[in-house]
Amino acid sequence: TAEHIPELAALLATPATSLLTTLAPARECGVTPVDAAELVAYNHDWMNKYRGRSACVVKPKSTAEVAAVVKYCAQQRIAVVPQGGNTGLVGGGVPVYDEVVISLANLNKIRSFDAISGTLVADAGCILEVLDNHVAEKGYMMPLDLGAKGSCHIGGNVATNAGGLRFLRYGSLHGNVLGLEVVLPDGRVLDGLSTLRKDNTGFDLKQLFIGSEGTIGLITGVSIITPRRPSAFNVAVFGLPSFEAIQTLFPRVKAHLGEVLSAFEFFDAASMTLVQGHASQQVRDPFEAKHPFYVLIETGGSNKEHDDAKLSSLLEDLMENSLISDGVLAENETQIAGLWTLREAIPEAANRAGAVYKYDLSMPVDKMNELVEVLRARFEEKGLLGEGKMFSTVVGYGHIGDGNVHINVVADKFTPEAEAQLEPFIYEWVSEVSGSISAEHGLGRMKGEKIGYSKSDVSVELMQSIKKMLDPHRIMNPGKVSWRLPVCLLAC
Ligand code: FAD
Ligand code: 2HG
Ligand code: ZN
Repeated sequence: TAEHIPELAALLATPATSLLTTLAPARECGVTPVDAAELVAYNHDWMNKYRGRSACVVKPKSTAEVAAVVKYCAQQRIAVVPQGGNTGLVGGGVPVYDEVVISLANLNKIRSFDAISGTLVADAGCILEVLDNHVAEKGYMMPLDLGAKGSCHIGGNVATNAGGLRFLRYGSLHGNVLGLEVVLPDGRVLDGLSTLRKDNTGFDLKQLFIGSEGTIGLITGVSIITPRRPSAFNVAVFGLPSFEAIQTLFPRVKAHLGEVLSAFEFFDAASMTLVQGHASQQVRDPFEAKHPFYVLIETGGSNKEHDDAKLSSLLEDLMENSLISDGVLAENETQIAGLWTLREAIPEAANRAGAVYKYDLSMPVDKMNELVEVLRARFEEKGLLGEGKMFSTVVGYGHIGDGNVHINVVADKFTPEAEAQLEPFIYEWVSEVSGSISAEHGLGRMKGEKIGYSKSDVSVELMQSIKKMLDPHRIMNPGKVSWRLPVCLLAC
């Protein structure tokens, strides 16, 4: 990459703050080379599972700069990796080798917000939580919420088609995104930042980029519909005796709470233990006894009394019919946050406990816990599960309302032997029950080669044709999704 540094710097209005590199030629253009340690954060993923060794990170400050950099890289056949908040869980946002990282962190302006329609237009590098706070001032909320909201970018959310904790109520980004501005792999800008809710003129091209994981274009702007922010929230957590009890509970909760139900999340006893033992903050178990399973429900509405009445009638029904073993209801905002932490802290706690193998799966709800148990039994039989063994714990949690289970297997370290215990077994199992091997995190580097477990040959062929048409030189995020690495990764 060294010979390209002066050219890249020349494309940026303020190279001193838009170019980070360890390479000496930076000096020629007034950029002080950084220490390799400064690039570590761009080369490692959140789980510390995937590592690249890029020596060059570009942080453009405008769409025009992104376009100029991508155009130059396409001409020179330099591979690039779009990177948002780097909270992705499949290794999609970090280089495989020494690709140039294009970080969107400096593209972080809110372009407009229409308080009548609730339409927000923002740069792709805006942090989700910053956007949520911005629209909250006008009585709106972002249609998605996830544990990584303090770091992930809206562009990264769109690129991964992130689901999250409120998908049940507000649905997919395929429905909420109104328009996108995208820099194509040849540097052209697809200006599709429409704010129209209805537009049936031809193909809906933005849909191609939602969930494309930076492999066919770099998203620079997002137009998105935001729903009214509920003025009243309730959160309750229930302890349950079995996974079957969760399945009885779910339709009952929907019947009682109807349109005000905004989350229905579950986690098992092993997840609760993990959070108690490893979360960065002290998390109090609100129950006196341990339960095999827990469910968190949230209501969000515009009339507190109305929601409270619905919730009381639900609780009465659950108690009378012994559908739950125990339950706690938050009485104020602090308690709401505390109950949410029980669920939201699980990924962080797993990360702190060891090397985490993450499986993000969708399947029929009645199968979700079966796989968790199958895995535990398999490892126990082989003497691989327990303190000091290959795997310390297997936890199951996730978005019951969306048929999406997260299985986290904590190992002492990432090794080919540990991986061989998990794969392809899990993928084959999921394929058998017609599930998806990636419900909401994407394929990235982890599952690119595994796409066939969930998609037909024809689907993969079509995707590859689209990739070939848009990115003939395969410079965009090579080695991710279903495309193999080009023979020559970098031209230089
Ligand atoms: P990155 O990690 O930087 O990138 C992710 C992918 O998108 C990469 O392939 C990258 O190349 C590409 N990309 C990033 N920005 C752009 C862009 N502007 N243009 C084109 N491509 C781009 N995910 C869920 O779906 N639901 C959850 O509930 C959820 N909870 C999480 C909780 C925690 C604690 C953590 C750490 C992660 C969680 N995630 C969840 C995963 C992750 O937060 C999401 O995938 C998020 O959408 C990624 O955004 P990012 O900005 O960090 O993207
Ligand atoms: C969640 O729902 C996220 O908390 C992360 O999707 C899941 O870390 C995981 O496996
Ligand atoms: Zn999730």
